[in-house]
Amino acid sequence: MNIGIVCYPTYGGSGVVATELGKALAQEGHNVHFITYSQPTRLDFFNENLFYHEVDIQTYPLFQYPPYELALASKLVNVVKYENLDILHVHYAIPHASAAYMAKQILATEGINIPVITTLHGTDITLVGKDPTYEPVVTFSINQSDGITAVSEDLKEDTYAHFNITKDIEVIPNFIDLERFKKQKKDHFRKAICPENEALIIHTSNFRKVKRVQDVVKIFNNIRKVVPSKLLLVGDGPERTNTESLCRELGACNDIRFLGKLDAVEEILSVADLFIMPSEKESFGLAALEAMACEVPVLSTNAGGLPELNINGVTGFTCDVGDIEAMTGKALEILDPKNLGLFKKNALKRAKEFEIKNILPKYESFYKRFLNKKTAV
Ligand code: GMT
Repeated sequence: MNIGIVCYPTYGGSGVVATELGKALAQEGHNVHFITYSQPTRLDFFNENLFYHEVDIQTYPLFQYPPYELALASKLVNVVKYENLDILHVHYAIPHASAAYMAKQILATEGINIPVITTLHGTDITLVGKDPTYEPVVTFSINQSDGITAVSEDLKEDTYAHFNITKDIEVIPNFIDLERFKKQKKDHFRKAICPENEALIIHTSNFRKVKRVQDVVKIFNNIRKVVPSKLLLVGDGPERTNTESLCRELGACNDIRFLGKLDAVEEILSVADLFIMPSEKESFGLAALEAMACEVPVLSTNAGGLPELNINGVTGFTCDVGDIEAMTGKALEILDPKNLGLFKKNALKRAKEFEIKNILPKYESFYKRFLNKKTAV
């Protein structure tokens, strides 16, 4: 198949999922064309089946806001036509689903019918998309997609609850490359961070409000009063400054390190004992899956799709959003040496269910359903 993939190339889990999916499809022999505004971060090598098309945006003094969606739609028209694409798969509805709709309409005038698949990732529905600023276009363009997928049952339900969607939504969960995300022997890291063999707790995110990073610090501050421990905060974003202030207020700075945007997060995950994800909302929680693949149990909220991934009492625990006391208690339960080994083992076992080789065929067969309908209009 010749597959076009549209995604956000640099930030967020949706771009990571789209890029990893494209790479895996290319390994299966498909030709995969990425169409984005810059080279996807994880696409920095040569593969004969992978192609990249940058969307150029012409600015003009009149444009306070350069019309990215139009530039994307035009690029899609060109790539579909000249690379003879069989299918377009867009990740994150805004504005990719509406740009794909526009391209599809233009191509139809030339007798080309290109099936469009839209994958919903989370905030395109639960936060940004349902805002009245965007809702009518989001609803319309999702309904105009030939196929719709969501990364969890919860996101599917949310989509039906907030939008008037007239089509079936297929749930295809996110996946993990267990070749990359696996526990590595990094004892020297562990020794450097936890010289007294303290418990090592980790959180990774983009530090946006929805991630509630300050809850991580509050829970950690309670934990360290009972169990000697250290906290690593990986990532960066708008809440970083407030989080640093909280660390100072709590007098916890010596036990907490901000590592910034690390690429090789699997190396740090390899030496961690507990991953904390106290998000307000999370359609799937890819970062938690990455932790589980490195044998790290997860303490998360029960928001969104998290309970579909993190099995309460088995791979970690799920608690109500903002319930710091409950989360502290559950963290201590996980860290108890009597329990920790089993939680770690269960986390890995669960992660294996999301191994890319189990999920890729679901996308391939979903595509095939729509390829059959590819006829000239
Ligand atoms: O987090 C976001 O704001 C957007 C989005 C992204 O592009 O990273 O994240 C969502 O998609 C990920 C990949 O499918 C999911 O793992 C995240 O749970 C989801 N984030 C939210 O729902 C907040």
